[in-house]
Amino acid sequence: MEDLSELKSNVVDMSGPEAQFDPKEHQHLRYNPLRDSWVLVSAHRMKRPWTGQVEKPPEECVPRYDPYNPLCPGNTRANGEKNPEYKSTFVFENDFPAIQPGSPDPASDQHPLFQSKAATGVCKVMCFHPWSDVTLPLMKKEEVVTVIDKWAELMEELGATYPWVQIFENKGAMMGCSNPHPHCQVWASSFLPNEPTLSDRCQKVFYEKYQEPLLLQYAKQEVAKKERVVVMNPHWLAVVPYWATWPYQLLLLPRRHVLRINELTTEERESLADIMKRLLTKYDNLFHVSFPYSMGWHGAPTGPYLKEDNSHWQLHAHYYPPLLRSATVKKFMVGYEMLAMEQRDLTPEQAAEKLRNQPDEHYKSRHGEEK
Ligand code: H2U
Repeated sequence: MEDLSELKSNVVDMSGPEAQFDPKEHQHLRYNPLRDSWVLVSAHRMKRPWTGQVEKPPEECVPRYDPYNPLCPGNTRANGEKNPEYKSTFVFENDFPAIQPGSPDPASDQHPLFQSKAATGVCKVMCFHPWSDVTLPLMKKEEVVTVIDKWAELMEELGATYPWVQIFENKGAMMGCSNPHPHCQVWASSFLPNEPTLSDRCQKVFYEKYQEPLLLQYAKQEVAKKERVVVMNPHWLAVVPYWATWPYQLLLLPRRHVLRINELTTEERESLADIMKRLLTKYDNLFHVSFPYSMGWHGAPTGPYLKEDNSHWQLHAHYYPPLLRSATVKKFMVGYEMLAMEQRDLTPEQAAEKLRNQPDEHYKSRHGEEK
């Protein structure tokens, strides 16, 4: 039986004209200008007791080499192909691609409620490193630069024809990652997917109204305000966005106007490796686990869009981590989120402060566990 008196003491008294708005206590809505939608911020919900699902903590003892892991150097993959003894990054065609080239067009239906379209493309997998027991924050800075260079190369190559190239990393079993070996995926498609379509429209509307890219204006504001900044260097900025949905969501973006990842200079790539290592170290240090997340890059569309003016775009990466209270309690985007709107349980400012205050040194290095 729950102690009702304790619960009652957590209910904020909002009566009386003297009640001052406090974002940590008073629920409110915040606008997400990249999705033209609103998020409900109810920070006081963190006080509620939790007897719900507890996750298995992320795997900490991954062997450096596993003879049965299809992503390791020299091993055989599902399609029977043998991986080379790769020493750095390694890219291969996904053996189970969600989109493939040369698929026949679906039969067209004239009815507006039964529309379909052709979808073609390619899916690649990119291993970050030959070792299974490292992650980006534990890799050397030069090794992270190699990953960034490969991302840029794939964007250049696939973006020459495909309108959208989605680079994304699912990290940790909690985010549906199927293999502990450090890797990401790259899906190039003949169509502009929903999220970039919405983001393109929102950035365009803002640009037409204010003659400035939305995310450049946003970066300037956040640098001045500071309260949501987690890490920053002369070229890059990482903030918990004002409109964040996931508890420790991050937006990583260059401070100069850059449309696509392949346009980054050598200096900006080195600087990106530096800020990625710092922010991912803070993520891991928060709950002393290899922090799960889904991340991905968004930049101006490619292929036929290369000929168009995309000045409204600004390159950025989204990090969406699921953990909320601890290494084992995640945020569930269910009931209200599925049926009404997204809701979060701590303010973006509280999340930013917690992340910012994490040490820059990885907890594994401090305990002498670094590889
Ligand atoms: P995820 O961990 O994000 O699921 O990515 C791993 C990908 O690797 C996954 O999409 C592919 C899976 O299809 N894969 C192969 O292409 N060949 C294999 O032998 C194993 C996994």
